[in-house]
Amino acid sequence: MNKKTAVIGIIGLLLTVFVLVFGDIMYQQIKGRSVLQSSPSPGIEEPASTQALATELPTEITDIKDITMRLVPTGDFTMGSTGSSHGVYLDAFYMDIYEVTNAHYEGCVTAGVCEPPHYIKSDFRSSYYGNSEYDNFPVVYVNWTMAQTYCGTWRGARLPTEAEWEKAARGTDGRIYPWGEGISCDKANYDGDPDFDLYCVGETSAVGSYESGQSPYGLYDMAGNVFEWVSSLNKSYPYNATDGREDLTRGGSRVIRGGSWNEDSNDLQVFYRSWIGPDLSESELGFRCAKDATP
Ligand SMILES: [Ca+2]
Ligand SMILES: [Ca+2]
Repeated sequence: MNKKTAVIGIIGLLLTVFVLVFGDIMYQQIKGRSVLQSSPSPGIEEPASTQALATELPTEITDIKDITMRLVPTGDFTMGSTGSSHGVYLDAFYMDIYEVTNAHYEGCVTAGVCEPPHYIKSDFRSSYYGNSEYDNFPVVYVNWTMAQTYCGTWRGARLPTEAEWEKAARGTDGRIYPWGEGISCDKANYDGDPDFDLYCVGETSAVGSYESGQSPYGLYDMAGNVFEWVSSLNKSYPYNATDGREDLTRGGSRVIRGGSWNEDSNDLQVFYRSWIGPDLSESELGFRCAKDATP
């Protein structure tokens, strides 16, 4: 073998190595790109690396009082129903996974921070708040000011705004119930007949009883069980957080959301609004807390 043949042989070898190595890199890149272009199928979790890019915030946290909260990520959502719907942008926030329970509220009362509920009864139970049988049931007979104290002073959180509450209930696809379309007694605790009383339960139920009734962010009882206080004053749409409705020092009725065990299905729709005076409490009205995702 002469020198020329040897040189050609070496060049040939180098070319082969080049094709093998760079060919594989290019294939991996094409493969990677196609993975990024295809949208994830429902029910299949995105790879951890993609989730980390989308949000660095944990999906679920446990706060200073050991209460579980779920992330509602930054972004726009559609608020309101036909004729009133409008886009609202919200920063990321965390929301209690459950309505505040009797036991959790009692922790605040025992510590001397919160005022006891106005009654220890519920509608058809003479002993409710303080009765260990109902520890995991939603607290009721708590007015807006008392709810503010529990969320703010006790939990280091706050009540959700009306917009936050609705986004937490329906997500970003404009659905009318937390789980999507249609309603039945296996999804929520409500009154199943518009003309007569046809209760699913006829009283409050333990929080988190309806697995198939979760919102897109994994929150329970956003439709039914008890109505929930939000921070906002009752003002007309479009929702605008800077027009005074989120001024916590102003007088006026505050919005309640989500319907209750005693309400018809229409009142459980995610955009349904009702309101009462901030000093009033009701047997069908509780609350849950929210807080900013970034301090
Ligand atoms: Ca009815
Ligand atoms: Ca509720």
